[in-house]
Amino acid sequence: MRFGLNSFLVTSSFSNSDIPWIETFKSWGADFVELAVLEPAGLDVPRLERALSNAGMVNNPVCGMFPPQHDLRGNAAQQESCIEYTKQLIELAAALGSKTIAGPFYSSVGRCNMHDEGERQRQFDLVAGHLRTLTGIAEQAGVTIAIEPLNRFETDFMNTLAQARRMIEAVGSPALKIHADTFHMHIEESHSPAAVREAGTLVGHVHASANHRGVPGRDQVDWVGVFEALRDINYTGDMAIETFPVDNTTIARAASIWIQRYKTSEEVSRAGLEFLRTTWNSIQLS
Ligand code: LER
Ligand code: MN
Repeated sequence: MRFGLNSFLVTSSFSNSDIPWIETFKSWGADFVELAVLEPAGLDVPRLERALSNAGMVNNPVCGMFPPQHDLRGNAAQQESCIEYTKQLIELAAALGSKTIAGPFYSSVGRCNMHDEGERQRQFDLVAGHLRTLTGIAEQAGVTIAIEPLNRFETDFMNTLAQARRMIEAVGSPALKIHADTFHMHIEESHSPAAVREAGTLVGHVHASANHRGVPGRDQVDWVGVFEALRDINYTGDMAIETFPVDNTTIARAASIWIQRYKTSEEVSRAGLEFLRTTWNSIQLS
């Protein structure tokens, strides 16, 4: 398993001026950077690729961002712009030699409403259709789309790993996987380790997030249980620490970050990565 850092930690959307953070992330102990990008077209891809390769970082996952204009179940313009954006992320990942794009691709974040069964089914079918198209493109590019269930306060569409499995079954593409986030699982699953075991080989990406989005290990997530489950399903992918400073303009509002539960980005990175690696190594022997 590789341990890395999501760029949300230091920037609201990764752009060319953030490229120097790659060396800093490396010095804090990251094996990779998860690039959270709102405007892929503006990136200087050769320069970014050089910086990542100079830091010895390969196969860096790309994290999708879903403000209101990116919504696969929204109005026609929102659906179109989400499809276009996702295509650009697939292209970016392929250009960088990255294998995974991750995030809640099905909806804008923070959209929560009551819907009757008929409307829920209509939205499910709409999203499944779009994901079928997008995974077709991803398959050609050798990229996997990992969809992230979010807690009930951030979406009404997909809250559990079981719901993500149902979507994957409906779409029917090997390029669609589950992106499991320990923060959302802590709220929504009856037992996070059991949910991971049931998802098995469908788990394609993991966010390591404390239950309060502070330092992993200084919180009440069942880290040993989650790691044992990941070991038992033979997960060999990536685990990225994801948290947001209170002044992050793209996600802090939607994720209800009102108190920053860590002192500095360096602290949450160094202490969090150290905790995750130590815990992972310790359960290999159990
Ligand atoms: C938001 O809560 C989250 O977990 C992110 O990965 C979604 O963009
Ligand atoms: Mn997440």
